[in-house]
Amino acid sequence: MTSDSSAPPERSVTDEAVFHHRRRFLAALGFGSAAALGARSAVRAWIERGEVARMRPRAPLAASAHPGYAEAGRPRSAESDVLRYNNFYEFSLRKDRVWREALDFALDPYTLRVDGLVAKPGAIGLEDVERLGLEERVYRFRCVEAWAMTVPWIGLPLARVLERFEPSSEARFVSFHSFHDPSQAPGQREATYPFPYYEALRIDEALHDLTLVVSGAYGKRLAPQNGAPLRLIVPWKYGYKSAKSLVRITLHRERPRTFWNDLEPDEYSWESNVNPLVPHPRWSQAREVLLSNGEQVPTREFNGYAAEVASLYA
Ligand SMILES: Nc1nc2c(c(=O)[nH]1)N[C@H]1C(S)=C(S)[C@@H](COP(=O)(O)O)O[C@H]1N2
Ligand SMILES: [Mo]
Repeated sequence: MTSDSSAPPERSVTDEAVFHHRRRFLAALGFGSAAALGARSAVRAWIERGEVARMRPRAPLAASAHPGYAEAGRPRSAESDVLRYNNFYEFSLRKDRVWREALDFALDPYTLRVDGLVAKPGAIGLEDVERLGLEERVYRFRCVEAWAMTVPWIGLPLARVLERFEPSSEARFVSFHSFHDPSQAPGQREATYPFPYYEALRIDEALHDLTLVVSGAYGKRLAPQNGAPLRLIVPWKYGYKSAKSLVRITLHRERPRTFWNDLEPDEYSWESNVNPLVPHPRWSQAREVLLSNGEQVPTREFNGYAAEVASLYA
């Protein structure tokens, strides 16, 4: 495998792997097969193999509820579901196995590096990020695979972290780099994907108040499988934009490349705003399945955050 995120991916291997695993998942959801189990029972069957009791305890994390995002207009997902149903390919391509493979994952000592077009490049520790002031915000979260969850994240706007490093007025994009440690991550010991995972936003998207760096959920520190110690959350974009276990953020003049757009440009756009009217080439995006109760609901433009973000794309 390559450890250089700027190297081109190995297309044939990757295409095949991506095709097979996403297909298997959609079949399990009940899409594309008339005789399939209902979406609800399929999702439940998938997640109920987990055993939350085996996970390591997580420290409590206090945060004041942000009044604008105290609820998200649909039921919160059960914590046990969010802990046992994950996309984190560094650990496993199987959603019900990620938590097992990541049980003892830790980045210790941990710092987040911030560099590129900033006046004061440097690093910041987890507690220093949290001391900037944590908020709890309940956001809807929409995976490109047409399932959705609703999670009380604990974090703060990315803008408040970046301002400490004094972004240059020349910065137009921001890239996000996940950890690289093959000794802890089985998926990084294989050549299938070009890890470390890398994502990016325009600077106005990155500095938008909705865009969070998150170190907790459900009143506790993040579980490894959800992207500990620190992840990104961009609630109006498909889930893969919300990179996990970040170690570095870089500000750029030119548009950086992104992991899924490099792998499958026809399937995963660089921008990736949630849009019910633009189908994935292999499935519709018009509806989504709620993770916790299996209900199918219409997908909303910008995942329901149009009032906040539509002006960015005018
Ligand atoms: N580093 C990294 N970040 C990632 C991913 C990944 O595989 N690796 N998967 C993405 C996808 S496709 C989704 S849907 C969400 C899933 O987050 P969750 O498992 O906490 O629900 O993480 C995103 N961030
Ligand atoms: Mo996703």
